Amino acid sequence: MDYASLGLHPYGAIPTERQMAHIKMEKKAFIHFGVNTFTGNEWGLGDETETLFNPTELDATQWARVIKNAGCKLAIITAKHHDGFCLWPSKYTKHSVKNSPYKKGNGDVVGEFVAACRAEGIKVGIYISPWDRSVKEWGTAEYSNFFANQLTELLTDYGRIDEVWWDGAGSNETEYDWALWTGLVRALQPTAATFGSGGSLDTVDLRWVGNEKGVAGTTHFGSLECTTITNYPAAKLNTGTQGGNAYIYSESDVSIRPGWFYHESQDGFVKTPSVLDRIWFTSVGRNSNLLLNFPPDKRGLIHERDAQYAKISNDNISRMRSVDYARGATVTADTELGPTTSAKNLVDGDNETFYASMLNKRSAIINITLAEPKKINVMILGEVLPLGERINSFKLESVTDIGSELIARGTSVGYLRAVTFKESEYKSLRLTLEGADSIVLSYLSLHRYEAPKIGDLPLPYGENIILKNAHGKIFSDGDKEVILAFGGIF
Ligand code: FUL
Repeated sequence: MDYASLGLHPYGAIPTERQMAHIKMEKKAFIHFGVNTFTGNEWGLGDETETLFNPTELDATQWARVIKNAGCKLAIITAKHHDGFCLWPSKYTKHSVKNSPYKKGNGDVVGEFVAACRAEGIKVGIYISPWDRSVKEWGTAEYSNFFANQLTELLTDYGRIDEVWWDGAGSNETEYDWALWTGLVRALQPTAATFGSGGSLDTVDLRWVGNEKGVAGTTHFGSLECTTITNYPAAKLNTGTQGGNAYIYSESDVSIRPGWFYHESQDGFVKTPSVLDRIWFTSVGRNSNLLLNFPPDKRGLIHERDAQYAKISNDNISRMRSVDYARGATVTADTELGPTTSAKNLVDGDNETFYASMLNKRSAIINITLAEPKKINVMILGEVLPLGERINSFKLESVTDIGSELIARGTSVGYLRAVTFKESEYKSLRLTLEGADSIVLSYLSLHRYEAPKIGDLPLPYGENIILKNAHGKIFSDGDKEVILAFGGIF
């Protein structure tokens, strides 16, 4: 699209093609599996005996099917967690599957995972922890080369890799050779995006969202203001900075269970579909990738309950998105740049066409009139990312013969912003947008989200506990918007 011929130029930093591919994936899966699965730890010490690793029914095709049914487009496996145990037979350490009873030492879990993902059309990512508690040279130049060698194995032996995930944990005071490691990723897998937190941030494509709850800020821009970053504040990662000089899209990581690794004691604490739905609203719905963790159990299978809940949640959100009540509505704007960027483009079902205000305007009022009243409670907006994230304030009003009522408001939009509001029959709506530059909007859609009823759950275990957690714990940190909107239903 030749935006410049319309006088439109990017505002702030914009995503690269590599980042854009990830933004469009929306949902990704994490697989945490390793010696911790067998010891019950979350962080192994590095001195675990390899013989502990003994999954008896490992079936990576089951993982890939679960991931696909959960709507995830890419999956990342913990090839090496902080304990240093490698799920592939690395040449550079004895601490790996090759010295475990699994397939009598001839197994390669990374290889099985990659093959299964490819068969289901799921892209592959690799988690390789820079923090390695099994290596005494950790933190030295020698370790940098050891890590580079392991990374090279993973980036050369398994075909295309689309993401490399560098965890910041355990590494606060350590200087790593990011230039060496990033150079390898760029040279060996040019399409792979790098994820990092802490010191690696200024060389990465994707950033941590600042918590492990799957909750991006209600204000959440893809850009950050950074020249050099070490220990970038979590609160800033959570909101981003509009017009910042670096575009580093966020991933909201969260486990479907309290822990990242499987623990039988947590079988009753699997996040229920309603909680997972809410997490969709607070991650993908706030301009962030959702990275949802599934921990295979000691058998080497993802527990049936995790599989089922994730599928139900994905079906809920897909059902909601598949019916768009704005499609074909009458849409007008108080300012339009020209005939090819008219407000009608917002509801034509084509995300390539877009709406633009006149170039000197930093606000726009869009009127949406449905052919007949519709029961709705969700609006989704999206910007044209190659032109930057311009919008910083919006409000939605319902307009009737007797006046107007504010029903929703927000700040940032970005690739996808879902806002929830009181369910009712609406016919005429007015959307007011304000921005740091002229207004450009790719689409606007209207939906009805139906919260799953508790009794509909096929597996009711732990539901009460999880609901209590969801209200009292997981969502206790200022995340009022979604709860208010659906209060009483969940
Ligand atoms: C954290 C790690 O310490 C956890 O074990 C887990 O891997 C999570 C995704 O990242 O920093």
